[in-house]
Amino acid sequence: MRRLGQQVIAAATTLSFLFLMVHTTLAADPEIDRLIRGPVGKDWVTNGGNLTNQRYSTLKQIDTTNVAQLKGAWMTRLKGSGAAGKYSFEASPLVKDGIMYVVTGNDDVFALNAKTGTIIWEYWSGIDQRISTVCCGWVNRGLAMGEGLLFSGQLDANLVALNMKTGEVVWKTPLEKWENGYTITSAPLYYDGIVYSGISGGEFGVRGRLTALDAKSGAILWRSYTLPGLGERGSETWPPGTDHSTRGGATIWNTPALDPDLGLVYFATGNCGPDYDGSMREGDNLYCASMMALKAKTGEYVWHFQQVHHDIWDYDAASPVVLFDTVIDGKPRKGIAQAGRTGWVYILDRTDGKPLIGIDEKPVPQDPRQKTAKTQPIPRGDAVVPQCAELLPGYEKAGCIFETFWETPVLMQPSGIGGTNWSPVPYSPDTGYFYVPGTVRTSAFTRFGDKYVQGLRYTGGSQSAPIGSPMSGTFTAIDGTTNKIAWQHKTPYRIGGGGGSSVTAGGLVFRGEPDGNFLALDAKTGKELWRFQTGFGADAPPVFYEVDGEQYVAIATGGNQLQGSAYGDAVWAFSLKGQLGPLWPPPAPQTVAGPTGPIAAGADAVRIGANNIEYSFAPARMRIKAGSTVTFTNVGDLPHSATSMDRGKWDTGVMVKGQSKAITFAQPGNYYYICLPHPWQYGQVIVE
Ligand SMILES: [Cu+2]
Repeated sequence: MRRLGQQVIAAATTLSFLFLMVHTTLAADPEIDRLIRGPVGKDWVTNGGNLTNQRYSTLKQIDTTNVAQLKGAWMTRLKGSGAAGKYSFEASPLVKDGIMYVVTGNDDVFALNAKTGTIIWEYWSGIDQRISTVCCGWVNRGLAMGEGLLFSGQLDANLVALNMKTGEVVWKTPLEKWENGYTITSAPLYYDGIVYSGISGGEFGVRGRLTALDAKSGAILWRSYTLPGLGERGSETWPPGTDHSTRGGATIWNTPALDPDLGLVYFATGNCGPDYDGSMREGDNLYCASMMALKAKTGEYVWHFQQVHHDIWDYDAASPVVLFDTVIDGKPRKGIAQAGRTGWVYILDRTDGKPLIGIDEKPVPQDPRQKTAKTQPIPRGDAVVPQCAELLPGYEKAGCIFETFWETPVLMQPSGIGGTNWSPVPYSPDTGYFYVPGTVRTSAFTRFGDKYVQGLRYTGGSQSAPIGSPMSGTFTAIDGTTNKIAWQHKTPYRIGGGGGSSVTAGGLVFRGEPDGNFLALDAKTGKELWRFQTGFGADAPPVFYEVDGEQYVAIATGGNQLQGSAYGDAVWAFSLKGQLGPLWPPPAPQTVAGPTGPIAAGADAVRIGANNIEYSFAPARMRIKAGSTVTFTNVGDLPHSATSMDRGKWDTGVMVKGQSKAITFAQPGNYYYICLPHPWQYGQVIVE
């Protein structure tokens, strides 16, 4: 990380040098640079609103006094793009000069008239539907724009630039190959001629990195790895003489933030790999589950803060980092915050990465087999979700956030599927609050060995919510000066998994719910002021814009498979002059983990991924006679398995599309099973 020269190919160094010379005098796109350096006004030109990722708009035509009158101005269906069970719709639309740009879970991009919703052009990505290295739903978390181009990171690991006027491809640069485990799910960031992109693949034994490209040509300027090479800074936190760090994960799930005055680009990193097996990677394992700052021009390391040492719980820092300015003890401070799956908000000084409010290293449970870290950093203040699990029938042990586990399942919260996951966290300079969505659910963790094979899952264990365990959420205002709860709502559904919210100078927080409702809350008190049924899972983070003097609020409603909400392909825009009323509600998400649906009697086959519901068993529940054989066939697009909840009992193994495996159930009993790659996918065989 320290020596840029090692990471940059010679040609690119020369190129970027020339490029920097030019850019010190003349910005490539002064208008976009100005817009994303300043407060968000009538346009919303980058995923997080501006370079801070605050998702705070200065528009205030819609405010606490009139929001109750808000109605739909228009609703547009995106021609079925991304409308199937394997997709999530997590992108914020971008808006500039009355035109909206939105990307779906299939990486298809649409330009719409932001006043009427009429489609102006379409870009169909044509991405390979056989991509097998997507861990957590087919998703694109948003676009960036600059120099007349739109930038989109695709699941096939290509970064694409489209002409903003026509949707035509101007350049396409592969950052990696999906066959090797790499995908792109994050929104890129454009600033000062450079496009920054993260990369995903933390469940597939990959090496995380931030890649910087020349916006005009698509040439790669530099790559800054989040895992050290041999002898590099941080390599001492991996076992000496091994190459575990080269496949240790630390991917970048989300849009970076950038401070132009400090010249730093910031992001957070994902879990260590293999996720649940720390036995062979003794040490803190930098820079997994960390916040990082690099020099924005060169990618050179500046500072890091690791949230979870030697992560064995899948505690990714998946939500985007947020930059904010505040006053603490009478002194103005430059802050950076990130909400983790741990349930805490980590608040640091963005000049040096030191805690702003206080984060204390405290002793945690130990298991020498997992080579657990002696201490973990515990932020002062409040967690937004419960951090201990209750014991459930059928389990021997339940523990808290950093409990250890080996081969016997151990229950824990928040777990790697709880807390704040990919959802962004808005910040309002008016209230000084962060608005933090969280998921409340229990996971049963087990470790088993995994051999590294390039391009295949490499997790070393599993976590899944126990059958019958409750799943819900929280929405919390956290005071940025104390890291304490100002107000908190319990929500009926999971909302930290990619659902979103944004905040305005009109004193309003807007957020969607997985049951299709779109809400406006008083940002200061949390009081609900407006609610509208959109008809589809309303999970994506909303945005604000203005056309012809009228303020709009827009949200993509396309569901989120991790939150269990109904899929769709709609974009809604609301305004005070809107005329459209609510739609019929979609099916509500599950609030209890486990298989659902009627019990099929006499069936002898289970189809996985059937009926356009990728993460499903059909039938999910069945009753058979002892001695019967059930044939499991994968008819979906992605690799799936049927694996006994007690993994030792039976397992089809991971099957690609078209593969089958027959399992004979000799003994009467109640057999629950999951899909190992997608442990929220449940089935049940009742044997009589
Ligand atoms: Cu599956």
